[in-house]
Amino acid sequence: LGIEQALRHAVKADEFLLHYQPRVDTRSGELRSMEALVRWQHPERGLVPPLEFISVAEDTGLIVELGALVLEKACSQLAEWRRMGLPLKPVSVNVSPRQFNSDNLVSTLTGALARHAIPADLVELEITESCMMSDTEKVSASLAKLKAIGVRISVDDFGTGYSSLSQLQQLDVDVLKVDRSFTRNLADGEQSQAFFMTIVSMAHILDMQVVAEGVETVEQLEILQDLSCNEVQGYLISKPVPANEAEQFLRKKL
Ligand code: G
Ligand code: G
Ligand code: MN
Ligand code: NA
Repeated sequence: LGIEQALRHAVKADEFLLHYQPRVDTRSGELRSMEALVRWQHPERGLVPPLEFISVAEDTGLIVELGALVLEKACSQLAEWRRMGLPLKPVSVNVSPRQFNSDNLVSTLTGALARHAIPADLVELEITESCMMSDTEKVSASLAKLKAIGVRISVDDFGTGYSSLSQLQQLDVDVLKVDRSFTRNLADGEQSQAFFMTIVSMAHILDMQVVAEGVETVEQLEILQDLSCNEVQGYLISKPVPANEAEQFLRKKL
């Protein structure tokens, strides 16, 4: 069976689950939110990581259905944690370009929120920089509709696309997630740090929070504290974990 066929079947059979990776305050280490990352629970191959199927899903258009499943699962998980009496934190969900440009994202999202009675500000949509910067007018209109629902918006993998500063200034986004390639370079020296600091200043001027992705060492964390980066995410804090482990983060066991 080709991967496309298998994926089509998997969407119908709902063979997906979400792992969660915490995002914490850079200084206090307190949990701020969690990123939902999809995994394919394949009956024979076990847990398949997204790198092996997201691009196929994107190319075939299956990502629209898969993305809807992911939003549904994120909202359903939040509702379950609420039933357990846990203090909730926002969950961020990755939105692919095709999903972002599809006409039914708004109805899919409002449907999932409503079915589980989840306040919109508990959901954040991560949209990659390259997707955001394609057609500024169209993107602004789409973002306005999403913001009207009340969800938060972040720019994912920032620094790997090619946004102009004027585009960035026009976009109504809440969070800038700086790509992990910039985090990796932080310990190299002054220039990398100054560069990162400039991104932080720019984001703050534009009223955006800054998240450093891929934080793996204490040294990187300490530099990011000095640079006033708001939040960090990465293996130093935790790798993405199943829902039952993520639940412990909500219980303040991070
Ligand atoms: O979880 P992992 O680090 O293996 O994720 C690899 C890539 O897959 C990342 O770029 C991530 O953004 C993407 N990804 C993970 N989950 C989803 C999802 O639900 N939807 C989309 N569109 N991309 C996802
Ligand atoms: O593109 P996006 O930012 O959504 O990618 C999330 C991906 O990054 C996931 O596949 C996740 O497993 C991975 N990731 C998360 N933290 C780290 C880290 O500290 N180092 C590395 N190398 N990858 C990470
Ligand atoms: Mn992401
Ligand atoms: Na990213």
